[in-house]
Amino acid sequence: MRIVRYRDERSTYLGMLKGEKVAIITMDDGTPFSCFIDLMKAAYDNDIELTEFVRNRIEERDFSYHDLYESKTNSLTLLSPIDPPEVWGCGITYKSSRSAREFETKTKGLYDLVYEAERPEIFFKATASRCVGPNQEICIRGDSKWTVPEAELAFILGPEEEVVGFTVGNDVSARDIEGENPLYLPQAKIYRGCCALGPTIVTVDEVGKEPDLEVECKIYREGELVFKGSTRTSKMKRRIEELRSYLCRFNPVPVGTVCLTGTGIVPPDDFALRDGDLVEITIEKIGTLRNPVKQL
Ligand code: DO4
Ligand code: MG
Repeated sequence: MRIVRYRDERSTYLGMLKGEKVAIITMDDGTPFSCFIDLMKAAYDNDIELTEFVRNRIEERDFSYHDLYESKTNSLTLLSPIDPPEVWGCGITYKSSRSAREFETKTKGLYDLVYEAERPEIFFKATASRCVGPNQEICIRGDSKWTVPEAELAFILGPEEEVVGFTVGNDVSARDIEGENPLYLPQAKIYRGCCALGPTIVTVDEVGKEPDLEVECKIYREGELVFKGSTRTSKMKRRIEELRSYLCRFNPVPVGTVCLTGTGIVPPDDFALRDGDLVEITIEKIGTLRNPVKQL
């Protein structure tokens, strides 16, 4: 099942996708669910599995599917499918990220060690206010000259810290700031517009708990394609369950926490994002997350 969130001039909706068509997910009184976390909590409180709960919320109300991308009023806006209370990130989960970090750092050896170590690198990445959804601006810090997108599969945790689904994540990062000193990691990672999420959430019943999905990243400058890279999540060194269990170890996380699983796509070392660029990340079965870039 794929879930989207969008708004028109009247309200905000959660919908279940069927191709390009969407059906609104409603509460008992017919009002639409507008928050994925509320939807997960409602399914949990009713002791019903999330996808079954969603199907009931649509069939019972007999809503017909409408076209998501061509609203009658043309004022329909796709939103981030979730406003996560916390976003965490995993690092050096692909060989390509290990080499990129070793190249940029002045503190050699650290990233080689963490790639081989039993414990993964997991860092705090963002709160909802720092995240953007589809078509919203991701940002380059005003004090960074070398910022890049990081195309990552992101998992979403439910009420029992279980993986309920996946979305596309962009862990926008300042390579120059992290490269100067690894202790600057939070500044390289956490700032306004540092993370994009969307466009849909695909639930585990559709892709499994350890999905092997193709990930692609394209960057356009003045309409021209200036970078294209791809990988598969099966090239990741760690399993989703390994990352999930380390994240939650002695660290209760709120329902709706999102965790980015690390990047396997690194643009050439002389490439930096610029104001006005457009970043497109596509993950098979989830969709394409598109964001323009703004220099702060
Ligand atoms: O230590 C740096 C974080 C690396 C990262 O974000 C990634 O591998 O995706
Ligand atoms: Mg990353």
